[in-house]
Amino acid sequence: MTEGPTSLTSLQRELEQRSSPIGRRAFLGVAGLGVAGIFFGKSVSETLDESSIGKKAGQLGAPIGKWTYFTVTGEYPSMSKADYRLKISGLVDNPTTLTYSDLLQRKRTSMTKDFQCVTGWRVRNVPWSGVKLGDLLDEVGVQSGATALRFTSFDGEYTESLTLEQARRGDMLVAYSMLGGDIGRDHGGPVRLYAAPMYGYKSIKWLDGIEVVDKVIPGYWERRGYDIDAWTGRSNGRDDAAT
Ligand SMILES: Nc1nc2c(c(=O)[nH]1)N[C@H]1C(S)=C(S)[C@@H](COP(=O)(O)O)O[C@H]1N2
Ligand SMILES: [Mo]
Repeated sequence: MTEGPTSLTSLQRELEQRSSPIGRRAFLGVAGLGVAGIFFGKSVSETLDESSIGKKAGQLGAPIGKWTYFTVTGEYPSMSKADYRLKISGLVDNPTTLTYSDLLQRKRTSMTKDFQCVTGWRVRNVPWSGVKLGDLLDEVGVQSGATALRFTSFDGEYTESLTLEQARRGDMLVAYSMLGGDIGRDHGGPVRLYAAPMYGYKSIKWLDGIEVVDKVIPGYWERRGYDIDAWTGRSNGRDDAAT
């Protein structure tokens, strides 16, 4: 019997915050400075320790091997393939807006790799397909002075970042397919990022913008304590590399 994924909304905040370095520090008393209030709102004042995170995640249906649908807004925005647009802007020679079928018409890259959230859940051997970020960058022409990318989501809130060097790796995908089919609404479809060598928070869902910029602008969770360079096994104090 296969179990379906679990939907979480505000619980993501709780789980992610428990796992972030700032979140952990907050438990050790830094919260008294008021930093926690700024970054985390009230949930940080609850007293869960690290071990109870895993337990709680498990109770909520988020163990290893099973997806958890995340959203920081509490909503799962819906967008048809026909209405979908990806805007590529900033320090580029040819600013472009691509439709879903524009993406399908470009060179398809596929890979099967793990998806790992920094909170501890991991899904192994996930098939992904899409267009390499590097291919899109070549197409629009990155200007000198550019060093990084800023990604936006049509959820209106989530953002992410990559350095240009990271973005040009062969395993960074603007993905339109996962698990052998279209990317569903809950997984951030019709188009999301898949940053294979990094923790799941880099893989921004409901992707609608890529801006080429002159310096790294930390993303949503990065402003809340996660490492900007999010290599699995090498960042955020974790040592269990995905493959
Ligand atoms: N727009 C958006 N993208 C997002 C998130 C989010 O809350 N909103 N959560 C991130 C985190 S922390 C993880 S682990 C993955 C989860 O992907 P899934 O919801 O498809 O399981 O999405 C990432 N991308
Ligand atoms: Mo995550």
